[in-house]
Amino acid sequence: MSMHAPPVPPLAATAPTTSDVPTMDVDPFSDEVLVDPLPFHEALRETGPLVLLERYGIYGMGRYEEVHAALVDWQGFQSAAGVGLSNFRRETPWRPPSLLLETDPPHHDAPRHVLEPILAPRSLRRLRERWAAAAETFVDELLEREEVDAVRDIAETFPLRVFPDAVGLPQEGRQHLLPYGDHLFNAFGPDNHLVEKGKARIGAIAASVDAQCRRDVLSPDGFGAQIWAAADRGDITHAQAPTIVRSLLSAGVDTTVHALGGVLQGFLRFPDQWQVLRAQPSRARVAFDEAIRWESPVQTFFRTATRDIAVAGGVVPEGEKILMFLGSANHDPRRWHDPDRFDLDRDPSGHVGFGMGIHQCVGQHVARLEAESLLHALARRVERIEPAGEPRRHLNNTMRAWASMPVRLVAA
Ligand code: OVM
Repeated sequence: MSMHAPPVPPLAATAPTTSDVPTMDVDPFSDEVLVDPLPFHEALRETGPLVLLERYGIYGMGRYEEVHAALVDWQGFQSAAGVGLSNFRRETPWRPPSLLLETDPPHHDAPRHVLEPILAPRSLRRLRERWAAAAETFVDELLEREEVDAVRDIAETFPLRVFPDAVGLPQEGRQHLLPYGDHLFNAFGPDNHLVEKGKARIGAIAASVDAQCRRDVLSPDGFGAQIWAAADRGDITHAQAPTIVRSLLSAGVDTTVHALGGVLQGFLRFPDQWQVLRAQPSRARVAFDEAIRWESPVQTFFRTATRDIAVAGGVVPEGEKILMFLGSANHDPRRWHDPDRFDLDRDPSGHVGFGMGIHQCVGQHVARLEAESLLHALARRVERIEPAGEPRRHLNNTMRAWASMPVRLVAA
């Protein structure tokens, strides 16, 4: 360098920097956090509105305001680079990307517009009576037994009785739906032991799920056939149809199962709330939405920054991954009074358990109808739900779930 060269300007003054973003070195996908994420969520919210999670070199947000803002900003926070840790700009996805979840406008729009009316409340009216009757029969059977497992015998069994029929799936291969979803939701996280344990079987399981999306195996009256009919109309291509059916099988089974596990756990932990529901079974819907807030069965999703984005004094650099902690936002005391309480008297609307914005859960009305049918039947026939053993968590990188929940149902 010549003696008269101007001094080099201080780099930090002009270059993008992460120095004002606080860091955490906790692994949010460790067993310890997955077993009980609430203490980590509180630490995350208290550390700041935007945090650098050093372990994975990703950004995280756990407060309601910023999570909500990121969810509705699809231009700044994209989904097409994947909504898991894996960055599809650099890594090959483990399965062909979802045409709904893992896309941005304009590609997102046609699949979304096709699926929306198929799963809209008015289209589901034809299922109401059928599912109410199915729930009555189901509760009859449950009440014949002294003790049941609220996960295996209720939360898993009821959705699997009604949902695959509504899609129009063949009988063959239905046993693969839950393991498929479990691996899919694990695979949104890092390649840890939870992903590792699924790898041996996922090839055969995914092949079975894909086979259930073919037109020739679907019944003529279900959601699946309606997706294929949209391809005949030209609203989507025939090549897109099976991948859109796959979204129903990916997002529509484990999510609902674990949401029902969550609502039943809510009533076990807060037995007074069961009496509130029994006095007014029409509150089944709000009970379910409160459980989606309280349990947040889908805990996290990622986005990728499409440019440098300022978030509350920090910057998420272009191309970087941001992890949105939906469960943390749903327990943010800045937004919710007494957030850890499962409370039918609160208004849970505005929770981000179904997401928010253009990707908000398109199947939420289906989930609500399943839950409402079941809870309504239970509320009228069951006086008390008592614990009959310690519940056990099922660990998943994305879902908050129960493996087992022994209960005694005391008939009214
Ligand atoms: C999909 C899909 C998969 C998993 C979750 C989800 C919560 C969607 O394949 O479209 O939404």
